[in-house]
Amino acid sequence: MEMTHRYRLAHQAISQSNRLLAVCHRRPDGDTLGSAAAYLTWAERQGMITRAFCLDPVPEEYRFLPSAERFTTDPAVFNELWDTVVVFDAGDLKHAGVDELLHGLRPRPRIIAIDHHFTNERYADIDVVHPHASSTAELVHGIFRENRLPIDRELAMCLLVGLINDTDSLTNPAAHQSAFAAASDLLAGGADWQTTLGLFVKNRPIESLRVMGRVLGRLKYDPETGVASSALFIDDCPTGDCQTDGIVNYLGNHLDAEVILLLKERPGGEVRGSLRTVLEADVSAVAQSLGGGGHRKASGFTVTGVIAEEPHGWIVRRTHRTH
Ligand SMILES: [Mn+2]
Repeated sequence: MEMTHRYRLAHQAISQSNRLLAVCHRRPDGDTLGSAAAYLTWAERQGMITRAFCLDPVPEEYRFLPSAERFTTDPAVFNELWDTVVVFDAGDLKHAGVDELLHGLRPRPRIIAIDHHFTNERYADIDVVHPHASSTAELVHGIFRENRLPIDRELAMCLLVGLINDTDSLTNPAAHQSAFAAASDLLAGGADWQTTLGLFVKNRPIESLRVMGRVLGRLKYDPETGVASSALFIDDCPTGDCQTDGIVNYLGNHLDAEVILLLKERPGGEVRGSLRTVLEADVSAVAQSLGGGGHRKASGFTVTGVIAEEPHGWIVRRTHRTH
């Protein structure tokens, strides 16, 4: 099915709803939040009843988004009657943390997925899934344009936040020509570039940069495999509130290596791995084999184990199998 057809089908279903619930993935980023905020704002203007669910709260820096006050972390929102649930930027319902919540709903609402994860499990009744899109925001932009919905400054801002989030300010391999075209259209619609950029640059407290310094100090490179790796331990940030999400993207943008692996020690004996590549190589296959998911060029996984140092790299010693 052509994407334009999916754009029409999804919007038709959304616009016919009276009660719309948006779902964002856990540990929400600018893409899942900006995309949901744009659609929710549009829906509210049509007089629909809207809410949004995310397992984790909306981070402080995204609270300026219109509709941010529609978000709740309380699963009780699923007890209300919804005719349509739109899941933004989540490859599977587990990732969004809603698989059981959604499957328990009676009557079952229509489920729509708008997503660009290569590993999307096609769990929805209507999929707007395109793994080559830079961001979910780019797809929402496509839906708005295909259905001739006016994009004003407020909506443009939401979508630009999503697009800039996933393309590392239009610098990473996801920044195809179509991402620039969408960004340009959103700027023409009144989105403010400097304000959007301000969310992603000059925003790190000194402690986060110190943590990054430790990760950089541990970098290792294996010339045989082309994999550069580093590790981040719980003790690096005893307070637990250091921003560590951007470190692997920083490495991806600045390091001349084919594949980048960052291992993060997590509470409970878990290790989270983040993979980046500039190659045609598909790192999502590696992540998938370890029970994770993501994109061809940016993927992740979580396993039970401990981080170990080898001469040419950091590895995970599995303590027992994941389920
Ligand atoms: Mn995304």
